[in-house]
Amino acid sequence: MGPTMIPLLKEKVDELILHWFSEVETQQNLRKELSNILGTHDEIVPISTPFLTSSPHGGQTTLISRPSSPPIPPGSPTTPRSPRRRTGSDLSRKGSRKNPRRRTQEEQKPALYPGCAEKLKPFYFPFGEPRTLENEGNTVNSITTYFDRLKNQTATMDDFPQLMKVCGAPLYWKYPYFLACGGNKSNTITCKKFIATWKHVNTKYHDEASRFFHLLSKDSQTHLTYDDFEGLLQDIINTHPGLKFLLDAPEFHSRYIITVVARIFYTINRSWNGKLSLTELRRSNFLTVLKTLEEEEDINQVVDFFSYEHFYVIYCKFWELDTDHDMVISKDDLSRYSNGAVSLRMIDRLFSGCVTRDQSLKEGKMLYVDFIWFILSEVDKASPTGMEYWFRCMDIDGDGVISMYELQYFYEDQLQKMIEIGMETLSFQDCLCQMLDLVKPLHPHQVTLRDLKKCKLAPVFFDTFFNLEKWLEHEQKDPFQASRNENGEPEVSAWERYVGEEYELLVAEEGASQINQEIDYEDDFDDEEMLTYEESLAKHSSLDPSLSNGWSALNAVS
Ligand SMILES: [Ca+2]
Ligand SMILES: [Ca+2]
Repeated sequence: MGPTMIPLLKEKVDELILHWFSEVETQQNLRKELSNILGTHDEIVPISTPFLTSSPHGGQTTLISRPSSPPIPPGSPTTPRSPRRRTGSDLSRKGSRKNPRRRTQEEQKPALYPGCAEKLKPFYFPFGEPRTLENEGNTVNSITTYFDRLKNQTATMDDFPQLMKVCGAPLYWKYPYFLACGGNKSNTITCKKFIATWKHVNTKYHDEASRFFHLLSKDSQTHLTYDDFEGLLQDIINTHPGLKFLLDAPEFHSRYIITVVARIFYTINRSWNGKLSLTELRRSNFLTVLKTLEEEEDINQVVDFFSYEHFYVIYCKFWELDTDHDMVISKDDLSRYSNGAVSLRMIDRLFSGCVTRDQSLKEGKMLYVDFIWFILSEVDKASPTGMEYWFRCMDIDGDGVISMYELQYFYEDQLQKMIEIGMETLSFQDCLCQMLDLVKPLHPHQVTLRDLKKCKLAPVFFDTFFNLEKWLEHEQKDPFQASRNENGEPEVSAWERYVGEEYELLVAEEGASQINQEIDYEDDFDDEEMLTYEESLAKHSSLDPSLSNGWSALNAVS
């Protein structure tokens, strides 16, 4: 997926440029070149720029002096047609046409900011601004004292909650810490190892995001992937009071984990590449949410990522469509989603793989994780990822704009549906006028993602072209009158509203079927000792509403 590379590349270039500017040597060179231009030389000399380049080995950046042209592989002949060189000569020509009077004025000015390079503080800190470790001695003492009390002076995973307290780290960093101390190789961690890990993490990385990132990425990667979160999530299942009931249903662990991790990536992996960067983590609310798990015992209150109710609704919606329960849904299955609300042309488009890297989708198989992306986007078309998701779908030729022919292609399906259900149709031209009026695109005849983000009515736009049911709902109400706060944002996100309503419905359905099951159950079993493991679990589940809700699906899995 070519376009996904663009934002990453830009970030990298920005990062390198900032780094380069912050170097004292750069400042000195630039100033020297600047005074050459402003000062004594008649001819304007192109700036010879020391460029920052990555060494092929350790990835460390080094300064080398070279002409301002794109990096050339070693051994390649240098090309005189390099675009940058042309820019350089343009600069010279431009310079030679400079107004001579203005030049004289500039010459009279004193040199710019003498000594500024020395005074300028470095300001680029990819791992946070370095600072001395506060209370290092006290923390080391506290850690040592804690270990002294332990059997054999070694800690197991059970001791890590307390160790996190001692070293001032958030509670749910315990598993990443345990792993970073070598917990995958040994179940016991020595005091020396723990202190060494703690010191390494705290002296090398200076803010919370970079510490967490490097703990989770095991100190060796430039990004986090789905797998990196698995252990963290399993530890949350094992120890969070709000997920106690889930311990008895191990079959659901991986599904809860997949759901939460997919939601994390959906929301914060803004580059869509499945590789979460430190910058993306830093910009997100993930670490704050992870911290709230520490105080909030009701997991359902943590609506970002972790809510069990949210997982439950997503999973049940998938389960309803996946009639043969092989954890894969087909095009036909997906076309039944929400009583066939999404148009067939859009379903076709989704299965062309336009919003996923997963090859299986092109083979007509939608996996659970792809469905999570689908339902999150379908329900909340105003979220940043939701908007991008549908934009990519509607931009059939992938040129970065939605053109009239693309709108017409999707609208034809809607027209057909209107005729089928016998409702009054609206011509494409009329619909187009309405939509252009709503979105007010910068350039007529094409809609960009920026236009949609700006107009704040992306859901109305998208639903008009591929979700007739929701479009009719929008028609019933004034799109500008939705309950919004001062910033024009909805009070509760469409997603939260949807999950709340659906959860109530599913619980009611489940309650009804449970009563029927209990009647059957009383007929079949008189003696409790005859219960199988699954049945006793089902019985136990009636004590816990959350588990009982997931139970029918679990039965079908096993
Ligand atoms: Ca299936
Ligand atoms: Ca297009």
